[in-house]
Amino acid sequence: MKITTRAFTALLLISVAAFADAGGSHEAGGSHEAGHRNSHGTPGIRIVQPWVRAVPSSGGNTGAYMQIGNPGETPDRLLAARVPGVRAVELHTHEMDGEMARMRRIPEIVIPPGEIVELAPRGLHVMLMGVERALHEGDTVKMILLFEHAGEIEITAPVHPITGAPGQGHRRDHQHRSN
Ligand SMILES: [Cu+2]
Repeated sequence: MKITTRAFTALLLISVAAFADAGGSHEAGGSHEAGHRNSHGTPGIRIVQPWVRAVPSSGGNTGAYMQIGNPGETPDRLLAARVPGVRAVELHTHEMDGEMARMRRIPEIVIPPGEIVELAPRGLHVMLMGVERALHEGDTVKMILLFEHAGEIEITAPVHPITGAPGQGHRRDHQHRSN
């Protein structure tokens, strides 16, 4: 899903504020473009509002969602994620198979330059398969996201309860296809 330029700018400002400490060498009063400050000279990727859907019991599956902004001028790609305490992690999308919405594993999520890609329930998501323990509201989940150009980005995502109509979203018995 794409977001308007204005929304992107607003989110970027929030994100820059949130990541100011992690960014390292930002200079007070500097006029250089936000994001042009890592050692490769390429703009960084911005992760905004990450969250993980609550899962009531150990062994269950769930999803991680966020907005991924690319303030740079070249595409980047989310290639993989590691989540301590989770048996397996995959990148997924939803697609229609006839009348049925099914999740499908995908090899990467492309983040086009100047855009924000939204990972959201019933859309793109990071699939967490087999949590070691239940995740409840108030818990947090540490994740390491691997991007082709931005490299590894570690985030801490809060856990929020399941929302939406019963039967929507992730259930342990829903159908998965590996390809
Ligand atoms: Cu999934």
